[in-house]
Parts: sequence; C-alpha cells; structure tokens
Amino acid sequence: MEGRAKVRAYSNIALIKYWGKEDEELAIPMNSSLSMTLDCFYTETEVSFEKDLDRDIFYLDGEEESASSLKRVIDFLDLFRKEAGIDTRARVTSENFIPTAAGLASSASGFAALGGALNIATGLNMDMKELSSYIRRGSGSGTRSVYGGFVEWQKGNSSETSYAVKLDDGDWDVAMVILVLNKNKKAISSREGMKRTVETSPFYRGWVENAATDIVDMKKAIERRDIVSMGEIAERNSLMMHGTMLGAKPPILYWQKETLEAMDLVRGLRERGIPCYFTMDAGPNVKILCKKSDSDIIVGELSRTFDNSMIIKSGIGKGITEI
Ligand code: 2P0
Repeated sequence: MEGRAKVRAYSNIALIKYWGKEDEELAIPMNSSLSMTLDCFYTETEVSFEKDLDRDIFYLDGEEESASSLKRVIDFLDLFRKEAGIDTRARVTSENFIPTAAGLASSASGFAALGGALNIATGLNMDMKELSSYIRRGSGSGTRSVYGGFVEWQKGNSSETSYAVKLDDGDWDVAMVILVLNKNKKAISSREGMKRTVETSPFYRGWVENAATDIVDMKKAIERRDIVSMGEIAERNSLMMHGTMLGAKPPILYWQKETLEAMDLVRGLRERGIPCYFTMDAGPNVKILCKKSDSDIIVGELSRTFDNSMIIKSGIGKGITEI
C-alpha cells in the first residue's frame, strides 16, 4: 500500500483549559475543554507510505528527528496502521509555522496535521468526529484543532466518546492578540506538568468541579457573542489552572515577570473601557481575547512596553484542510 497526503492544521488556544488525564493510556481528559482556533499559527505535514522504507522517518522543520519526538510519531502512525491493516513504513515531513514548544500549542497543530494527512494517506477517510478521537491519542489539545472557530472537546468516558464538536464559526467581532515572551522550549512539558498536578495538588479536585460549570457558562456566552462574559470566564479559568500547579509537589510556575506585567497592562486597558482578557497556557506567553475591532489599539498599547516582534495579531482559523 502506498498512499500520500499533505494537510494544514491550525493551532488553538483554550478558553476553558485541559489540564489532566483521567486515563493516561487512552488520553481521556479529566474535564471537557473549549478553544478558539487561530489563523496565525499552523503546521503543514506531508505523509507518504513507501514500501521501500525499512523504518519510519520524521523531518521537522528540515531536521531529521530522533529519540522521543520520533517515538511519539511512530506510536501515532501505528494507531492508524492498525486501524487500516497495513504495515508499510512512512516518511513524515512537517513544517511548523509557529515557535515549537513555547506554550503556543505546536503539538496541537502538529498532531492535527499529521492525523489529517494519515486519515487520507491510509484511505481510512474517517469523519471529523472519529478523526478527532484518534488525534487525541497524539496530543490532547490537537483533538480541538480538527475544526475552525470555537470548538469543544467533550471528555466522554471511552476512547470513542472523547472527541471534538464544533460550536461556532467565530465569523464575528472576535480576535486574539498574542504576546510571545519566550520562544524557548519549556523546562516542564505539559504532559509531565499535568500528571504531577493531578497526582499531587490538593487544589485539583476544585479545578475539575469548577471547569464543568465554566464550560456551560462559556458556551452560553459564545452563543450571545458576549466578549465580556467570555473573557471573564476564560481569565479566571486560566488563573485557576495555574493555581492548581502552584499546589503541586514540587510546585510548577510557568510565568516570568513579563507575564505579570502583561496581565497588569490588560487590566489597565479594561479600566479604560476596552474589553480584553488574558489567558496563559503551559508557558509564560500571554494570549489576549478581544474584539477584532479593538485589536489594533491593543497591539499599539502593548508595543509601548514590548517589542513589536513579540506581538502577533490572530483571527479565527479554519479546520484541517488538505493542501
Ligand atoms: C489546553 N494545554 O487546553 C491546555 C492548557 C496546556 C495548558 O493542552 O499530553 O500538549 O499531549 O495531551 O495537548 C497542552 O497539552 O498534552 C494543553 P498531551 P498537550 O490547551
């Protein structure tokens, strides 16, 4: 069997975060999460199954990968090979239009693009719901990148019932401004950080209970296109996720001093009547949810403190697409 395909997938930023697995093996999360797909960061991945290959090969941004990142890709290829009943080795060539592993969800767009390409190259042609449940096994946040707009990853209670659902196209006055404070690879991976938090943080139970309420409220706010409610829920949800990490043993803190500076700046803009709200992931970078029509003012204000090269404006991204 020799199939090939090339796919683009966009990154996403969670407004209701995923932080912890109920089932490590199957990557079933502790709570449902909800994200906005971005149009500024994406991954393009080409997969070709070649009968002459005696091993899988993975190139990322022009460099051949080995060790742990290759193993993660091979495990993911095996899921699709098993389902398709094939054993041909593959050549995977991936390009990230995003700083890799800087808390900017490169694993989400990465595994969504790889999953999308495998779905076509293997001839499985699963629908998006089933495909998202496969992508979940590669990267939890990748589950949500199959769709554009606002997307919910419903936790479910089995591998088949833990998948993404599209909520809204996001073709209205909404955007995100991203402040890239640090492009370096983080010291503690999300995978390790969330595991430690689940196992050791006494705050974790409260987080899970609260996330269930937040997701219901966030869905209502999106339906109303109510940026103020969306922002208030997202900001607190992100702070609570970081709160659970502070209670872990040993504690985890992804922020740096500029993260706090940016948070203050956002609060200051709000006091001046501009609705904008921060959210942080497993890294120091700050993402600001705002109205699209306010994004230029926000970029202007941020550029008084931060270098222009650190500020990225993003609209709403699309779902995975063959290219
Ligand atoms: C999220 N993050 O909802 C949360 C918020 C980071 C903070 O999903 O172990 O790389 O592959 O499922 O998807 C990052 O975790 O972790 C993440 P795995 P993933 O976006």
